[in-house]
Amino acid sequence: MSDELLITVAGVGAEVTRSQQPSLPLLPDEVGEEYRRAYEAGATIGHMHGRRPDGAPTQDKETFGAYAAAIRARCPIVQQFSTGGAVGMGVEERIEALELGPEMATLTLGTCNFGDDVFENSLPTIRTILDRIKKFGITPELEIFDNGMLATADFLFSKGLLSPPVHFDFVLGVPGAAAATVENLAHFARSIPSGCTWTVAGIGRRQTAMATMAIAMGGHVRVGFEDNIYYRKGELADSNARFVERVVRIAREVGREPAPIEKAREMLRLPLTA
Ligand code: KMH
Ligand code: ZN
Repeated sequence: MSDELLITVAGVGAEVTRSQQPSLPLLPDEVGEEYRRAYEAGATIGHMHGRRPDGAPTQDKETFGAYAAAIRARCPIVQQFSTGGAVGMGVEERIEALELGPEMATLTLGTCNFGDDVFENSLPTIRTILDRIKKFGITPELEIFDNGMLATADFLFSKGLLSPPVHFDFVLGVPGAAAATVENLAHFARSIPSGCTWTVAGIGRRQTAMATMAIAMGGHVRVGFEDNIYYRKGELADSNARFVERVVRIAREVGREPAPIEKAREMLRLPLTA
């Protein structure tokens, strides 16, 4: 276990709206500022979704290019493009921005219910996304929303389509997928090959509890408006950085420091910068 903690900021998402969360960043400069603040608070991975100025989700490369430039101009956070996009998007739409060559991209390993919707990730969809990730030399983060997705990870490893060690993200608490419980987190964490690293993204009110468990277990943490908009019950968070600051405080209490950016890159097996 590495004592250093990887913190991912998922600050935009595809589903949350500005009427639900007035501080949600939408324009490139807003996203750039939000990710700079999160980076300065201790986040080292920036998970990115695209939005049009009116808030509609988009995965188009113009939006991702503008976000990437706005973030890069302000901080060296590792940029991780979503390939999940929003529910209902077609696979080509979801992966069009990968040609911009982000350092990381997500890869969800199965279909699950997502509230009233279905988040579609059949094996053909997974293969299409993985091929595109490989084509552009991008490092994947494997997103696990439910137990069966761990079996798909094993299948991809057994076929040599992916090779451990890789980085996982356990997304726990999506309505219709695995619940945000200590039992599920422990089961997921012990089900992946040794040497792999993992993060937990606790959805909604379970975000801080799941983060605290992951910190104690030697895992890593994702926070942000994509997963949770409240700082505490009844109180909206006024920025994504606020969540990162809280995670850093909890981590320090148990002897873990946020990873400096070059250490984070090493832990994620990314090429080091010059
Ligand atoms: N918006 C969710 C349906 C990802 O970024 O890779 C899917 C999602 C996963 O957010
Ligand atoms: Zn996402």
